[in-house]
Amino acid sequence: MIEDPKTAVAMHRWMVLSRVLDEACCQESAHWFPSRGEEAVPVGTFYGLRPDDVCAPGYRGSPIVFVMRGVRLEQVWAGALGKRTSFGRGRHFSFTAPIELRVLPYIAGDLGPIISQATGTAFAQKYRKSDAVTAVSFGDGTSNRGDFHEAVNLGGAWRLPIVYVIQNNHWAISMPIERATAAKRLADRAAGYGIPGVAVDGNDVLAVHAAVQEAVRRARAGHGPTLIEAETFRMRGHIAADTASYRSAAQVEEWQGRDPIRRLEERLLAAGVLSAEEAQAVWAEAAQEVGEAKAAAQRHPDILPTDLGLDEIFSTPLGGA
Ligand SMILES: Cc1ncc(C[n+]2csc(CCOP(=O)(O)OP(=O)(O)O)c2C)c(N)n1
Repeated sequence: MIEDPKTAVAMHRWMVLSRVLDEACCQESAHWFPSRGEEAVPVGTFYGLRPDDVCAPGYRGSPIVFVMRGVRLEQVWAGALGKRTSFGRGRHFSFTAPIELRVLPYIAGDLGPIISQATGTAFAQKYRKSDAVTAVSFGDGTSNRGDFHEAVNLGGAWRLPIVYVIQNNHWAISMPIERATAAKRLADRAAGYGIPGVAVDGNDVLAVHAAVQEAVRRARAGHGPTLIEAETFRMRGHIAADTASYRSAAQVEEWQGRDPIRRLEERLLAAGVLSAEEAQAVWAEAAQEVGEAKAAAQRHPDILPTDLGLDEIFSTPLGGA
């Protein structure tokens, strides 16, 4: 049974679009961070938040969150192609957006501070007495950094309206999570901060969405943060060029059988919410949209040496103009 077919169909579309966009970007850039197999976490987490809520998605799979919040696909492509029209002016993939969309940028590359920054936006929401909330996601590797512990502790102590989501894809580049911590379940860490910890199947978008929405309701009602661990798997290498030879084919194959999009599609078909033709049309439309957006972005101007913005980094040299 699918409780809310409209939401399920919408999240299916976003996951398909995320997959198609991601595969296309991997083909374009050897340094793209692939998110195949992890779509249920960003989509399930950030779908359905209010425009005045703050979204702080982890970098892997985050482009779809920007698109869900209103960034045009063409603009995502401008970032992927290094165009000077992109939000990062061609210097980065531009996992960022105009501030009015309330998506925190993930552009610095330093993993961890976003957890503290999101805790800061949650503090502002509480301080201003609004009932808006913040949702932040980050990887299992990032959850071992000091920023995580400091921020979640403070969020708990001040009962801030925030949902912390660990996108546990088992790997941090070539480091498996079992070697990075002795904790068996990352959600158990919540007990150390006096907040609820929830472990959820991160390849089941309906389960992720339900867990996050429950946590959002708690946060809006003034009951403070929740820590959610969504267990998923990084199906490809750390970057598109990484063949991930450090792990077994058997592990990858096992997770292949739990593909989040295929699983949702099977449920939608079984429940009669979507027909096979409609499901196929979703894939075809996504391919067309992604292709058209790419073609449009390719016509954008390239970055020039004069666009490097050195003037924004260095002061005028002594004796210079
Ligand atoms: C503070 C910091 N340390 C190390 C890195 C290098 N680095 C980039 S991605 C990455 C792996 C992060 O793993 P995780 O948080 O699990 O996210 P995932 O890549 O699995 O999505 C590392 C170590 C970094 N960017 N910032």
